[in-house]
Amino acid sequence: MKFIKPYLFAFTALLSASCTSQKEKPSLKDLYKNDFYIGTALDLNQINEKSKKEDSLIRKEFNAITAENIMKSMYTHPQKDKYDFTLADKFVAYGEKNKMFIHGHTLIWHSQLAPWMEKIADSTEMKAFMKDHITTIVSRYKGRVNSWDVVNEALNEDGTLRKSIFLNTLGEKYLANAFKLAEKADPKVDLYYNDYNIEEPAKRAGAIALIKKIKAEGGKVDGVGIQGHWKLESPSLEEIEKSILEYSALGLKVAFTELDITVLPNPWDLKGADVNQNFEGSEKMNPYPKALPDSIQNKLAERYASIFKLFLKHKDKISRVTFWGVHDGQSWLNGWPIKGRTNYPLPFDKDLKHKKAYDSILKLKETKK
Ligand code: 9MR
Repeated sequence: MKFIKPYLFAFTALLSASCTSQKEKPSLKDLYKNDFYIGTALDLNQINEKSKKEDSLIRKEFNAITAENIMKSMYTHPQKDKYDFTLADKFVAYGEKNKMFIHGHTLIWHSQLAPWMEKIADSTEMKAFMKDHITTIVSRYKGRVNSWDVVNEALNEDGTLRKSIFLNTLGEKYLANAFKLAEKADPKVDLYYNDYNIEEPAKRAGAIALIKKIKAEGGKVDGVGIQGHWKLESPSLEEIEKSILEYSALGLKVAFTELDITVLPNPWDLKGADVNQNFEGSEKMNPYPKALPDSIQNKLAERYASIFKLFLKHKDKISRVTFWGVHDGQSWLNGWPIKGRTNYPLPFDKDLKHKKAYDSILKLKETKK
């Protein structure tokens, strides 16, 4: 017995050390836990926990979730007098079960509307729609959803207001109205304006003017969501930094809400390219159908590292950084702006293996330990 004890002790210590090292394998959410939430966007299969492997990756790496599609109007409010919360309920329950920050995307957006909404033609009907829609959805998840994209993509690239069905029927006041209705339904939830390219100077000026106006008219805006559908070369870090500073100077929380980085050529960047030209099946436009070459893999890693370095510099102003999808295979960028391509915009590849981009984001924190 005397001899067995020390061996037993050593063996238990070894076992527990190996378990701890398993447990302590770093993850994005753990390493960034004192900085900002690290989020991801879930598709239907992920909400339904179809794949165990994907599910454990999601739970390990992320502490914030957004529904990529199922909370959009066409799904939650398919007919005038009919809401369908089957999927949204599942999504919220998933976040609660895993103690995640739950973001609602989105209440007022010109896209992915139910067909009946497209037919709303006058201000009385639109006012009634907005009141019913926002109040019903926000009230249902009161105290459970942590923040909402109240209005999504209301701006044109030059910073002017997009001629959406909301602007056409109600004029500019639809914006403040939406934020007021959301606040009334859940006074404590964080309310965001969310858009893409609002780190670019003209559109940023438009977003700042829009948010100021909503506030001046009595709307509560807690934050701005910069989507972050970016490229390897642009936008510049300078413009991203200016945006963080200018938005937070308005007293807003800054979130990066749909981050991904395309590595594929863009039809609009090709000199003289006609965007209406059919690029589908073109090898030139789909250069990496099998695998991403190391040189581009490295570029992507460097780009992610420089972006996250900037985010860390301004972590006091940033509430959340959410990737637009869990892995490359799921990304909308495989189908846009050209269908049937193979893109590599996220830190995990289609087989759920972490890429150099992932390591480069982790490394920024590990070296500081
Ligand atoms: O990723 C979403 C894709 O699956 C949908 O087909 C598409 C429909 O418009 O919307 C995508 O998500 C968008 C998001 O809701 C708002 N910002 C732009 C995103 C990429 O298009």
